[in-house]
Amino acid sequence: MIRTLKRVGTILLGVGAMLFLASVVLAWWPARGEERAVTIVARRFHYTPNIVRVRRGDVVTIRLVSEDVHHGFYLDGYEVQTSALPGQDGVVRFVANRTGKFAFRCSVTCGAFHPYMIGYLKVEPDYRFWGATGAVLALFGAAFIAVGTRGS
Ligand SMILES: [Cu+2]
Repeated sequence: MIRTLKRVGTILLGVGAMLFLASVVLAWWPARGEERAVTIVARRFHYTPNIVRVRRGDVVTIRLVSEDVHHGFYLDGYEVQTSALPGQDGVVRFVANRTGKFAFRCSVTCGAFHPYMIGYLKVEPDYRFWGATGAVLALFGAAFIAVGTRGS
């Protein structure tokens, strides 16, 4: 009886410690978004680069530079926008908190092929976060097995 109680106590202590560790890691990782500064050059009728990759949680600052006429930048899904004239850059800043592929397009009519002026923002999952979560769960499992087999 006492032995069983001791064993339950040890398991609960282990579980408690692991949950604490897990919560620390879970709280810590998502906050580790990096500052990402990207300059996008707009020119009739394309953006350079037209594919921007960031990680979820990153704080993204996009500077829009126009090399010819007034161009816009409107990001679908995030609903943020800016515009730029030659010599007058547009800046937009946001937290990439949604994963997926989002189109950004010119929001200022700039000529015949204006509707085709498009690029993509790819927000990838933060694998470091899932890696850390996996590591904690693996540790949890290992500790549980170690505690469970010791008593028998
Ligand atoms: Cu344009």
